[in-house]
Amino acid sequence: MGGAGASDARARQWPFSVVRASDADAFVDALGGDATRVLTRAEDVKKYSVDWMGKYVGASAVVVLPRTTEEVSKVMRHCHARRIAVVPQGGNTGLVGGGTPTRDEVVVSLERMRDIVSIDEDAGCAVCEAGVVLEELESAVRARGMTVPLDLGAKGKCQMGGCVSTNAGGLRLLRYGSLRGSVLGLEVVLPNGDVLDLVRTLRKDNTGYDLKQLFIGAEGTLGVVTKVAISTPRAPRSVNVALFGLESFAKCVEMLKLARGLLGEILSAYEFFDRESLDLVLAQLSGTRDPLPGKPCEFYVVIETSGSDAKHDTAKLDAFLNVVKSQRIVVDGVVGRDEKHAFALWTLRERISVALKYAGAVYKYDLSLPTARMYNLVVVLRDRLRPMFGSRVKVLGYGHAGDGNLHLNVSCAEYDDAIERAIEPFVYEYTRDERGSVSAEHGLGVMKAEEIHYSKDAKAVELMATMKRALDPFGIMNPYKVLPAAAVGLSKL
Ligand code: FAD
Ligand code: 2HG
Ligand code: ZN
Repeated sequence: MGGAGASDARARQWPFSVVRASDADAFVDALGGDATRVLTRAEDVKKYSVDWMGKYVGASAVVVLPRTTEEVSKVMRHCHARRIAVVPQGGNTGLVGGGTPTRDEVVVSLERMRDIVSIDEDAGCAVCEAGVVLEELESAVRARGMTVPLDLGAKGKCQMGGCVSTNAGGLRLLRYGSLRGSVLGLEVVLPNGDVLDLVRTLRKDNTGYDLKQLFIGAEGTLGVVTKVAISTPRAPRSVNVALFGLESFAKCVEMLKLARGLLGEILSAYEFFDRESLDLVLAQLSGTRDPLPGKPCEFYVVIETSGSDAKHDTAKLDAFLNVVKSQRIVVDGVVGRDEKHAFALWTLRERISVALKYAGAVYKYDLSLPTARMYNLVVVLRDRLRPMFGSRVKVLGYGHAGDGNLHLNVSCAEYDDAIERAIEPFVYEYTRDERGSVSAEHGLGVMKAEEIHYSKDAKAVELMATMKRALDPFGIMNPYKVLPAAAVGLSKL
């Protein structure tokens, strides 16, 4: 922690107060005198300063672990008065450096706010504190015959507040739509410490502007989400998982059209990955096996169906399988025999990010592109990087084909500026020219705050900055994330 006079030179480029020992004392007071929930020792603070990939590393001096909304409010009131920068943190599984400090922001971690407030079977909704882990909420509502309308590979660690703040998409967006539709209400602590109670479980509420939408996907730049009310539909009674091998991406697109037509309302996921992705998973993750041994394919698709009548769903899936086989759309396929087998098939898609993490450094691009042309970028980028870096880099393409969302990942042993310069801004310009989005679902964080203009015009960015200033006049909430520094009056990092 800096002493009283430590601000001088740093404060000129870092327009926030340097955290002092007296601030840590104020946080202890805010937390009812519980000093065990204000971390200041470097070894305790370290893990909150580094992201899941080990790529974004800050240097927080203090981590605060509130247990109640009131405590969050008191902490924010102090930070607002003292102009101390804050980064709200959930499960720290974000992939764009949004949840970790850029410098010495105070981390407000929601990990101690883990109560499930209510589950209403009649209305089909649940209310929980922001720190509830997605998988915990899923187990709790499952026990009552319902499901959370969101599923993703980080479910064992990511928190509901973090998911809402990134507007996470995930594996079943195709079925349940975006969180913008499923989230019914929120409680948010504003940058000045005021508590905004928008917790409602109503399906319909047209009284004025829908303020909760502002905080969904705001990545902690407008306030701290402390409670989430979310719809919890009935859990499907019959689930089938099938994996197919295909010879081209064009066939994946052709099959998607057929799946939409023939499986219709029971289609709940349509995910693809390429050969490079499968090879990496098989190489990095023990216990994984080639799903179609002896029949290597260039592309794989995982299809999931979810419905309420096993007989009806199986009949539909069988009809679909007959068509894709007889029309030679697929090379081969396999249907999950039981839950364990279905899980193994899902693993091949769901754990690609984990395999990438084990493989070393990774440059991640999460893009919305026109579905039929989505994979062209993978091919173009491979052709671009090969002459420069040979086999030192691997370019992987996978993602939520059913949602037009490509995950383009460049894997290499170590981070290397020359590789990054060869990818960026090329990938962003390509995406702009396709009128796509440079962030389909992971957000902008610190990684892409300066790249927002590839997907939003200047007027839109200026309006966002106006809203940011209205809610956070001192810019203390998660600075350098989401919006370009200049748009909110900061100098570049
Ligand atoms: P963090 O990483 O802690 O934070 C993310 C952002 O939200 C930060 O900007 C942070 O400041 C802010 N934030 C967190 N909590 C709060 C709060 N209570 N109030 C205000 N702001 C807050 N994403 C997808 O969309 N789809 C996927 O399929 C997907 N799969 C993933 C798989 C893996 C293996 C991993 C590691 C990540 C994956 N992600 C995916 C990334 C995704 O963004 C996160 O998993 C999740 O949404 C983040 O939740 P978190 O609690 O970890 O948030
Ligand atoms: C997924 O869909 C996640 O698996 C992570 O969004 C994607 O790591 C990635 O690039
Ligand atoms: Zn994804």
